Amino acid sequence: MSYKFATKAIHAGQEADPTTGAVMTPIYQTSTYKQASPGDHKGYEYSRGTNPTRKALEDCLAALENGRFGLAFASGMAATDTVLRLLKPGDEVVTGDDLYGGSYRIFTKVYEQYGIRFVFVNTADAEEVRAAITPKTKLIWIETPSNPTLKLTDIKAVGDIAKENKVLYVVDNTFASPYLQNPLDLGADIVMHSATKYLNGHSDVVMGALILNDEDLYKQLWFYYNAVGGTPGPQDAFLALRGLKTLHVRMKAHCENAHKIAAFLKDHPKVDKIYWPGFTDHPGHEIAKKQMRDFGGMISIVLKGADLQETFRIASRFKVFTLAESLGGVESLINHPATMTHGSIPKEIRESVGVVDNLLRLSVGIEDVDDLIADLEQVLA
Ligand code: P1T
Repeated sequence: MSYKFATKAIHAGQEADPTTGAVMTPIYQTSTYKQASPGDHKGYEYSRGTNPTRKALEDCLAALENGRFGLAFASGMAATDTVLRLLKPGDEVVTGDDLYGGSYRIFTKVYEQYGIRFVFVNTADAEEVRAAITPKTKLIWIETPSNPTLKLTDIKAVGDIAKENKVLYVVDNTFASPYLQNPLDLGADIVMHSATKYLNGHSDVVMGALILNDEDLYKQLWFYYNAVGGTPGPQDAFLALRGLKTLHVRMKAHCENAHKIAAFLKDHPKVDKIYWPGFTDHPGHEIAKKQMRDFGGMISIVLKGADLQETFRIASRFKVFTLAESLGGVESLINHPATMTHGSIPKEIRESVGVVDNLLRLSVGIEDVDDLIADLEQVLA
């Protein structure tokens, strides 16, 4: 039987514990498992590779993304690293020009030194992706909506290009979450998540995930997952599994609050520019309507006439929003991408895609929206 999203979020991958009947999946705090004779075990040998709490989480994540296989990692970056290990020197990757700073950093500072070439294009224009593909291209990696300027890429259009060229296609679905979009249904081979964000939702765990359908590819990724060992412990897996149970409720509230805050900020005299895909004049609005169920909880703004100092002053004056890296938790956060999350991207490169010194990124939480708007009002006054 196939269940709907909310039912899967609460139950997928989880059965009452066979030994005690515990309704909640226990935290299997063990590194190893007894074998009756060598190789004769219950499917669990050593917790770097397999752990029942983590397995329940992985199965739940797979169900939410409409995938067959899930893999959880100790961070989003560990998940990204595991995908990149599929590449060989000489291979090329086509990716977006607006990405999380850490993704840009692992591409350029870690993998370029092993002879892998990364080509950064505006993936919002699928034709730019097509034009960047060469016989050496092995991977297309996109983020949509992108971090932090909320650019929309047509997942299916780029997926068609990937398929035509037999190139592996990864979608970082961190900003949308599976509640808002399911890239596997639109042609992605792998969905990547920073589970630190909406999936866990409470800013108390760092975790990553990959979800996919192809069994051979799953086996290749599982090899690196186990061989390299960037896998999370059972306590974090338990917390993420607990967080997932309210994903649908939280996402609905994030989206509702973001609608109201975006409307408040749109014509504010201190706001020069606002990025939020729910506006009909956002260049990706039609794509968002096509592939997302709502517009998400992330908003970025460019402050009118503010230099770095003034931007810092404004960013430091919030009372309900907290100035901090990360996003997707129940609490509202404000972030200064240029010096915080995207500080590892050279200034000219980040500025060319709009990550300017007076850009602030809001992760709209699920507090009372009147208090959030009042906070923005006092800060921008
Ligand atoms: O932080 P970690 O769980 O390792 O995930 C990395 C990552 C990957 N992809 C996207 C789109 C992300 O936003 C992130 C992490 N981002 C932040 C910490 C941030 O504040 O943007």
